[in-house]
Amino acid sequence: MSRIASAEFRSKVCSAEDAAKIIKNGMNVGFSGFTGAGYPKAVPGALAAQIKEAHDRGEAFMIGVLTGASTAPELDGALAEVDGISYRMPYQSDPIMRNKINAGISGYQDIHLSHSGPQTWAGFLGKLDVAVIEVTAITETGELIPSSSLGNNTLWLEAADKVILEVNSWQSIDLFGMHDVYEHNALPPHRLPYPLTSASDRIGGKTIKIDPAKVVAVVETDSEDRNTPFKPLDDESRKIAGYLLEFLQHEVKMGRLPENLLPLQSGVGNIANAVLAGLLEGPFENLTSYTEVIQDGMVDLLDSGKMTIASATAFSLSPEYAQKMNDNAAHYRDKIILRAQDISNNPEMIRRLGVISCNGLIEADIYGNVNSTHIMGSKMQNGIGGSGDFTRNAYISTFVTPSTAKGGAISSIVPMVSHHDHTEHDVMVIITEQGLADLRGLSPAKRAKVVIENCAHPDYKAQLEEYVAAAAKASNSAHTPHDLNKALSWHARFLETGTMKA
Ligand code: 0RQ
Repeated sequence: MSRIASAEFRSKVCSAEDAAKIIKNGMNVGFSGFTGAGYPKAVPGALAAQIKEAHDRGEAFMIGVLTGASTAPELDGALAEVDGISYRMPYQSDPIMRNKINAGISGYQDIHLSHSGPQTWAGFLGKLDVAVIEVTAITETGELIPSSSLGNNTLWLEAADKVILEVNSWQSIDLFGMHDVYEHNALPPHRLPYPLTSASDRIGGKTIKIDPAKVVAVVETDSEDRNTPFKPLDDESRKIAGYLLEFLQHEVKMGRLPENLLPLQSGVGNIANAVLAGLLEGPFENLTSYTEVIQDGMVDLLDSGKMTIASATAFSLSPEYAQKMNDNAAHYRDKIILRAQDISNNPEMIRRLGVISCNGLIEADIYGNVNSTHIMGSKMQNGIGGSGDFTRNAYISTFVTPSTAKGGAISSIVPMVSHHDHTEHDVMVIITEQGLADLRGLSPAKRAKVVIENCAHPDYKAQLEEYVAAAAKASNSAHTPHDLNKALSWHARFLETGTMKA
């Protein structure tokens, strides 16, 4: 049975190739898609082929690509491969996309996820020419049933001049009812508070309403989201998860957190997933989450009854769990709410609900500044994603990381971070497989001591202590001591010799 119940929208069905022809050189295109879920599967590939043909003829053809967050090889990968992206925002994680950014071919702007939609809507990034949005189905009255991510879709549909829809029949029709589509967003001075006071609140409808006149093409697909499996839990991630759980139990005992904690945010990646697995065996009941992505570990928590509600904007599941979600969406739609990322990542909500955040990092310095995005100060890894939205506004902000990278040649704890994403003002707890540093209430000098003692790898402890001594001398023990001649010397040494070890 066709997923397009509206006769008006059915009359607009065409091939991906014809739909892609609507997109021209220099246009800004808003695509659906968030962490490999709910991105369009057919139009980007057809567009990439047309870009390649234009380049082969010697013609310029590049576009601006705006999404919810990372997508998949069929979107970022395909368009980056043909040098078709002149501007990209926000979070990305595709290896080809990353290479083109670091080769200077694609310009990348690393905007907070909560800012990406509203800034586009406000016109800060120029005109949005076309939106290409995947949906699960179109109702008889022409309303859109969203698919496995909501992301920036409603804002792209609002802001774009023209709309191309992909209706993907692989997505479960039972996703209908899982989304909470809030339609009363407005730009200042007309913006109102979001009437949401708990992670379980629903404040909007189930479908997206859209002006049919804007829809210029509808493409039918039947393709799965490209999900990547999580690594099996290793000792390191188990240890890190253990320290965090111990810390949370201590906070409950001290009366600083309720027994069922506060809504949890969990970043992407294997350690974040290990933390969720740890919660499965932990003592906490009636947990809730207010986060961006639903990972495998969160589905297990919902299945076990330990978590009652998970609010996010997208799925980020392994292929096995994506299939499970697709087969059982009707069962999960009372327990999972997918919201626009403007709401899932909204600082106002994160602060109001008192979210406990947990994100990965690339490096932290002895004072608690965190670099989440850049390798050796210059090379973009993925982007800040939602980590800034959550860290800055969390009730308790935590970061998790192994204490070394690249087989021990790099210390994740350094004298000074080579790029700042989260400052010492926002970072409360840092955890490695060595231990946990609780930085709350500590001056910079005390923070350095606890970060080195609890989090640094033994191979780097003495070297860090030497730096602290040199910095005290060079700065006359000023508030945040640094020896500016040595602060980034570890990175320089790694680039020259292949190791940070002195
Ligand atoms: O390199 O891929 O060449 O092996 O960085 O590191 O250890 O696999 O860690 O997958 O947990 O990612 C910060 C990138 C961690 C992630 C980051 C190298 C390491 C490896 C990846 P290889 P791991 P993870 C909500 C929250 C920002 C966005 C965010 C991230 C690669 O967590 O993107 O938090 N965060 N969003 O070898 C040099 C170091 C290194 C290093 C690691 N110190 N120096 N290389 N690596 N540390 C979700 C969303 O926003 C959507």
